[in-house]
Amino acid sequence: MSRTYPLSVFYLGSAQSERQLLKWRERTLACVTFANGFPQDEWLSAPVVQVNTPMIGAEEELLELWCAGQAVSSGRFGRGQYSFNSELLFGSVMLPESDFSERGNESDDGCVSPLQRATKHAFQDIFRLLDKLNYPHLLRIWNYFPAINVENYNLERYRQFNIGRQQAFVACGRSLTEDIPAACALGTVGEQLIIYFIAVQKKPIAIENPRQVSAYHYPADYGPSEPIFSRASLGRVGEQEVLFISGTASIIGHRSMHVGDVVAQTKEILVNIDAVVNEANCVAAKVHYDLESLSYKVYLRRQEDLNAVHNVLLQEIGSNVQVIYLEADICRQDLLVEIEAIAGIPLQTL
Ligand code: 3EB
Repeated sequence: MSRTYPLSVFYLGSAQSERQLLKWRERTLACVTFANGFPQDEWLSAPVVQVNTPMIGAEEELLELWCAGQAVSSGRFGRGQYSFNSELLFGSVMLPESDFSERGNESDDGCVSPLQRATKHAFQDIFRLLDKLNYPHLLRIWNYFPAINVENYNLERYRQFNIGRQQAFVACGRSLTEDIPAACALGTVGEQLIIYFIAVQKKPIAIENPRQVSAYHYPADYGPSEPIFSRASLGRVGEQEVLFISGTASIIGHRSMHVGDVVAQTKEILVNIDAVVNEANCVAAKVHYDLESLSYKVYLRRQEDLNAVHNVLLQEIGSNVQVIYLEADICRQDLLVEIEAIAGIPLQTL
């Protein structure tokens, strides 16, 4: 790349990763991996996040490298790590739920399950860090934890997560409807609750989808606490305008559509993403977004749906579509696929 951007992403195979990591070390915000045991870079002081959503259909496991335009500093907080420069803050938290198992007295923190407690704890740590370092606005947050659709403590675990997340927003004095980040929440094969995020100083524009009920207004059918996220967030990192589109599912209004039909779900998702892109174009300062200019991350509940889903993307977006596929459980039992996207962030697949 001839010029450097305040924020860019690289997808690297093992052959390039060492060289690239060395070259970009000073400006590396974080290194995200989708499978265990890679990379071996203890010397990297920026966050290293192991998400445990294996890649599907790739020749080798790629590593997701987030790079800044200027040198970053890094540090640790609670159970997390962070890196930052004057333009943005990147952070990650990894916690084993077992550290938050039964404590006997539920009323201590109003939490019933270990996952709810771990989630609340993680989000509170994150909000405290944001306050302390003065990056008040969460632009994007990625959430991963095991057995997302399993029910225990009389509630599906995704719903437990939603309670803990919402409790932390309230406890930290944050609005549940304004200035909320784009997000995703997926089930992993790993053991830990894993969260990573980008925060900025200038308030992003939160974007909703006119085809969908805002998640923070979902009816109680989807759990006692609403999920707190926006459908997309349009922000500024330095001079760069960036768009993060949340994990998007085959949902119209608040209902899951095309249950059991992965092709129809994928098409519905692209209509949803297109609707969000149109909303973004109404408020964007300069960039005109379209489906072709996005980079996609597709989460599939079943590996075997790869070809069917990829064919829809080729058909609807074109043969130049930038996409990676990951295996993960979707937060509603009746959904097979979820797609997130970014725009305005240079991406390199070497
Ligand atoms: C949905 O639209 C599908 O809980 O953070 C998408 C993106 C979904 C983010 C979250 C959940 C989340 O409700 C699920």
